[in-house]
Formats: sequence, C-alpha cells, structure tokens
Amino acid sequence: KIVINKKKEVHSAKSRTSYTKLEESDFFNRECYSFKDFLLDPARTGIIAEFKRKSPSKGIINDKVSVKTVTNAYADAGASALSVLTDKDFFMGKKADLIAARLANTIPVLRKDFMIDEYQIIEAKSLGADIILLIAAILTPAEIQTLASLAKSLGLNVLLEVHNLEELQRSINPNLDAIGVNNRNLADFTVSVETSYQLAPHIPTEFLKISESAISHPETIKQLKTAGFQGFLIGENFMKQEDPGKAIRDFVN
Ligand code: IGP
Repeated sequence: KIVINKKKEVHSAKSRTSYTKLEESDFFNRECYSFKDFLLDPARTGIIAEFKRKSPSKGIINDKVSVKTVTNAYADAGASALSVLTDKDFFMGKKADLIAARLANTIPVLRKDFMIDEYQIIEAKSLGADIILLIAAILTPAEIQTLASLAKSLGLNVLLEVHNLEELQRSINPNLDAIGVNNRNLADFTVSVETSYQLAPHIPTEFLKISESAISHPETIKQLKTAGFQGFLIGENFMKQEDPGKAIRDFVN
C-alpha cells in the first residue's frame, strides 16, 4: 500500500523566493498543448504512454533505457500524450526526466506524481508539463477544487484520477478536463479493467474519459472505446520490454 507521507509543510514552507525561481523557468510562460486536441486527433492513438522505471507493485521494470529515446519512440508511434513519473521514492522518477521528455517532444506531457499542494502545480508548469494529475483517493474535494483551479489559471490541463463511484461523485468539479479511472486499486494493487466499464456511464460527457493501468492488449482498447473511453494510459506493458519503442509499435500495428 502506498502511504503518502510527503508532508504538506515541506512545500508550504517554501519561501516566496523559491516560487519566484519557478516562475523564471523558460517553460513557465509557454502555452500548454491541449490534452483534448491530441487525444481526439484521429491521426493519433489516444494512448498516453508512460515512462516508468520502477513501481511499488513490480519493483524495477526497466532502468536501462533513456527518457529521450523512449518518449521519442512513443510519440513517433502515435501516442497522444506522454506520462512521466517524477516521484523518486516509489517510482525512481526525477524532475529531470520530465524536462528531458518536454525538450525532446512536441506532444502533451503529464507530470505523474502525488500532487498535494500548490507548489507542485507551479513546479509542474516550470518543468514543462502540460497536464497534471490529481488523485481523488489522497485529496479532499476542497483540495481538488483549489489545486485544479490554480492549474487552470496557469494554462495546465487537469486529469482527475478515481477508482470508485464515491470518489468520482465527491471529487468532480468544472475545473477538470479529464477523468481517469485507475484500474489498479492503490490500496492493495489488485487490477481489473472492469472498474473502467463500471464507472464509464457515471462520467459526465463534458469530461474526457481515460482508462488507466493494466492495459496489455489492443483488443482491450477496442472495448474501452466502445464503452466511451478516449484515452488509455499504458506504462508497464511497454516499459517491461527491453525496447519500449518496439513494444508500442507492435501494440499499435
Ligand atoms: C500506468 P500500467 O499498469 O500500464 O503500468 O499503469 C499508470 O496508470 C500507473 O502508473 C498509475 C500511477 C497512478 C502511478 C496510475 N495512477 C498514480 C503513480 C501514481
């Protein structure tokens, strides 16, 4: 079970000067790509392809490949967006990975991390992210509202992750762009794509529908599309291969 122990105080105590530093980044004033435009582009696949070296459920998945090589291959294969882990403790990610993915690609990049306060949102923009993730299981509805509206004010796209109907219903608000149903239960790591089929009819049509985790067959994407999903977040299935670029090409062809 993932215990989020990043103390809010760590970030909240950051001084005004550290915020100013973030705003001085070259990326801070760039215009973000539209998540929606790329997901719905018929020339693309709807796949949000993830760069993930390690996970709490699987341990090391792949620590031999470079962010640039893998994300370029994902984008060339028709990924609609990239997902890059910046969490160090559970996923061996780093902020430099996000910057590297940004510099090497011209499609939206999702900062995949446990976002709990304003500092991380501003930081996401300064690292070149286009999309941020808010996880309903670890945030109150008021926190989601505040963080989402800050993200929107910076031009970022917001993806809310839910795992059950109760999380969905309590967390939904107009500042969100996309709702991601995580097929993995973060409490015990069990996975079931059924979770997506069950929640799909409860997601209001104004939000993009994304299915996250445990997708390993092209056939599953076909079925998820029939159920109304427009985005498919895939990590391990590609990263566990020696050549994740070849893995996504084989998957989409
Ligand atoms: C990708 P998978 O099973 O294809 O590797 O899953 C992605 O959905 C997963 O990494 C994920 C995640 C998260 C990671 C979904 N929600 C929240 C960290 C935090």
